[in-house]
Amino acid sequence: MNPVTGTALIYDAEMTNYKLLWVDPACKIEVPERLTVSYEALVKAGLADRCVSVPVREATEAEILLVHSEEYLEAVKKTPYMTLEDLQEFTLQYGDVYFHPNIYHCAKLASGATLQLVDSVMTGKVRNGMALVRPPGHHSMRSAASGFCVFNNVSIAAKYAQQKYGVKRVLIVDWDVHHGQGVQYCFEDDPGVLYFSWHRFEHQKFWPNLRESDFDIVGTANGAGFTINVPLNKVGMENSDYLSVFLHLLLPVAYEFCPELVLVCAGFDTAIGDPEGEMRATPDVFAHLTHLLMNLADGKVCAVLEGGYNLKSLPQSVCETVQTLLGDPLPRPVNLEGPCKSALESLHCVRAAHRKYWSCLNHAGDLPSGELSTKRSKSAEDGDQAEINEEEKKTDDIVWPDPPKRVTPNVQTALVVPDGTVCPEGCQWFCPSEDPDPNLMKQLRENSALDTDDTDVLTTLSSLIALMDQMEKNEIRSGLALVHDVSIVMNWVVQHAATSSCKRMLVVFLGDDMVKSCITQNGNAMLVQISNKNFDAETKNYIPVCLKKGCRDTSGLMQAVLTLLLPLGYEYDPSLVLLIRTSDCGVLESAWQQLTGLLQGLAQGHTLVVMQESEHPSVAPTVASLLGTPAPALGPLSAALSEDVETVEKLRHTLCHDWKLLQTTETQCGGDG
Ligand code: Q9C
Ligand code: ZN
Repeated sequence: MNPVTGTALIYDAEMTNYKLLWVDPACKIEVPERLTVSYEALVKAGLADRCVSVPVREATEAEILLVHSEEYLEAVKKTPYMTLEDLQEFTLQYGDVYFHPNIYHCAKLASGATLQLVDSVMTGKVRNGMALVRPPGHHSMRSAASGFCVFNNVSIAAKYAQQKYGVKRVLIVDWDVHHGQGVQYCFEDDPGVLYFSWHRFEHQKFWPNLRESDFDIVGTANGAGFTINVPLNKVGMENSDYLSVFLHLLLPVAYEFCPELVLVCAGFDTAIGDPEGEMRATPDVFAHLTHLLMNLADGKVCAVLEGGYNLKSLPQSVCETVQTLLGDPLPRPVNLEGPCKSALESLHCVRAAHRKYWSCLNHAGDLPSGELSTKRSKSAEDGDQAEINEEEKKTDDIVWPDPPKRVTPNVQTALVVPDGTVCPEGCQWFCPSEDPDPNLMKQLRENSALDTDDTDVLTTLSSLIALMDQMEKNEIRSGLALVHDVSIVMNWVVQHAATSSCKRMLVVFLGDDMVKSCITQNGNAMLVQISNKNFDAETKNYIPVCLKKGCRDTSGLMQAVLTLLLPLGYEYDPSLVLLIRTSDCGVLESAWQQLTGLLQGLAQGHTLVVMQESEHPSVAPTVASLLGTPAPALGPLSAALSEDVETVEKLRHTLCHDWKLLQTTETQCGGDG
């Protein structure tokens, strides 16, 4: 069966046909232009054309009643017939929301658009998609509108997916800067829906000022552990802060949970320039957040617009999200200098609060002595507050560079494989654009480690080196080679990197061979080896990870990949990833595909995979992952071996002095602040 492809885009200009009709400073930022600028940016970037356009529809009453009460629906139903005065009065019973004669119609369309997206993804019409909707949904509750939201689009969609498609595990990722309390209330006792939200909190001083937004609120009854709140107690959070939370909290839990569907409350008020969020993440971070979710649930990711009020960073962020759903190469991660103290404090608290529910967090540290986040360092906060309140904060004039263009190379995946190997769809044989450099051939021939008579080896090596050069020039995205001896090739390729155009190479090696000798001290390569041998970490750029069963235990491997390899990789920011495995490394094919897929977030997807000749059955699945086909789900993960957890934790602890993205607490690296 062919894998499902395609990205749905769901939008209808009708949802711009309502607006605030009176003066209300709290609501003036929620304007129709939010939707038009987002859609126009997608059209202008050529992204809308590449999506499957799916029409909106109105959600039915029965669908709205999956989440909302009849009384509430009946009340909202009357709003199209109200006078301006009545509308204003009706609005008053709720917080930070406004009504308009056409908002009921738009709210039905917003929910219906979300259901159309879920239908498109669940029936396999498309792989993933985004719905651009107004009004947003995540604040609205069973019997109340709130925070610009009328019907809870994503909650309705989750209930619908449970009911219509029998989906047993839904992950809702709420990356909007506000707490989606409506979603939390809807599923707080349901272990079938894992709700994750980070939100500006400022020790409960920020809207909606709820006690239940704090980290120690984890869900009730059978749903305990399935609500994850990450309170952000400072403004100005950056890319590192968000990415750390994904790598050290959301993703390990998500892989353990193993969702069948991922719904994203995709609010972009978390981005720089937003007047509500006052955070500082650049729009390209959403490409990475999106990408990191795309190997879950067989790729079934539905992003639904929530907030986002800066009319420049909003469309940019929407474009980054959609372009990633379409499978374009990721932008290089930027500004990853490590999370701030406040983000680390939150991360630590959430991990501690959830350690009893998720085995991947079992080893997390204790809660900091006694106090809750709401009560911590209040006096300092009060000082900050006074300063901020002096004049109205301006976020309009914050500037940031335009996100880099994401250029897809003409060649997606090039193969260097022995004659007779089947070339899977979507890739092609590598033919070097130039003849091998005679100097290089001479150099290769003179190397004592090689059997000089073996022309095949020399040809393969020179091909690989030419391939790497073309990847570096962005003419080719990725490559795969089957070779006679992966260790020889690795040595050579890394040595070549030291003298070539390659700026920084991340080498990921799965296998027990002794390979560290090939890593030079000059710092343009970093080698992470995962094996069951206890090698010494002799140089700073060689990181041996010794797991009890090598790569055989998928839980241990995933823990190492998510919490060690990826943070290192993101901070190192390689220009090329060399991914190598020996035939006896024992990795499960599905785990290997996850690894291959996740690594595509680095080096703009420039990955060169090298495997042993005998591994030709793995060529097709590996190429699929390189091409962006979602890796198969690993199934709900069991606990990793405690020895392995200890190994990974120890490494994180030792290495976090040099690599700040490895931190998960303020004090981990000596607490120097
Ligand atoms: N400055 C969404 O992003 N106003 N709703 C808070 C504090 C309410 C935001 C006022 C913001 C609601 C979907
Ligand atoms: Zn928001």
